[in-house]
Amino acid sequence: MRLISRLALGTLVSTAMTFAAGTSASAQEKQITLGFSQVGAESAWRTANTVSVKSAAKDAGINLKFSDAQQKQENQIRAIRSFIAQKVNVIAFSPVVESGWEPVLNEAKAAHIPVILTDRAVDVKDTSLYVTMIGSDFLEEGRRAGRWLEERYKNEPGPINIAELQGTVGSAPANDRHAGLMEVVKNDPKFKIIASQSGDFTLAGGKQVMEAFAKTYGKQINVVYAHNDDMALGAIQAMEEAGIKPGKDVTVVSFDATKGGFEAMIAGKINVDVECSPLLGPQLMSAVKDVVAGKQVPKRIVTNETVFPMNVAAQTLPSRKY
Ligand code: GZL
Repeated sequence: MRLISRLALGTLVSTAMTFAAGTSASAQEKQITLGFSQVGAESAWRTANTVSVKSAAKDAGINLKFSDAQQKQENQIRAIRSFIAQKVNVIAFSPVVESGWEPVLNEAKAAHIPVILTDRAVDVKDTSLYVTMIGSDFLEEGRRAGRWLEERYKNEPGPINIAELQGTVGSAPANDRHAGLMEVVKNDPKFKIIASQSGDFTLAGGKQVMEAFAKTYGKQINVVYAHNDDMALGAIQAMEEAGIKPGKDVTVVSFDATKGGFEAMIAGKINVDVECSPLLGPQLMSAVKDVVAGKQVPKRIVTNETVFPMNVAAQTLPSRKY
């Protein structure tokens, strides 16, 4: 009897050890490698987005190959081709502009490497070229700014002259934030866009364009509609140099709700900031793991955002993460 029990115990122990070895082997599952092409480092928003992507990859144990395109589409295309050659598991990128992506996305598809879009969208007929798009609804952001303007000027007959500082030409945020404003202008003819030019989402660009607007239109401008905080801050510098009080003589509407935007609202120089969250890293890494595991991922993952008028800026700033 005792021999049989010893044999049974021995079998049990060796089975358990085999299973443990097997588990530890599967636990060493092959590390995921993600190739990420970033637009550049043009704004505070972009810097915060890069920090979010890099820290989330580290936290997720994902091997990140990161490329900064310096806001040039050809650099992003080159980076994506390099990721394909390196046979990464997944490619993700924030497309600097909406068009011109079919060829390289077809190369990724032919190489059976799934592609995830973050932040900005692409304009392609074949939406199978990417698995999902994670980011803001820029058209809704523009509509939120438009609704704020309608409320702010509801008792004023007009005309309300708007000078628009557009983001990067051809980019999804610039196209859609403009479209959101146009819906308001179409609904209420008292709003007139008297000037519109791209400042390429940079502080220097915003300042340069606003200097020209101030020279040409001066006190005719009632509203500056800046597609991001960096351009709004540049425009503020230009207005002050031209003897215009931003936030008082001119209503300033901005997007992103970065720390710089909040500080300008507290100083009374930006009147409203429409939030656009750069903190996309965790959602991206979760989607990457799901894609590699063969799980279903929604075609569109929209980030939750809100609007901050200047009167809530001081109480809100301490809780802001970027
Ligand atoms: C929006 C993002 C834009 C920001 C800018 O999601 O693509 O690009 O609004 C940034 O600050 O440069």
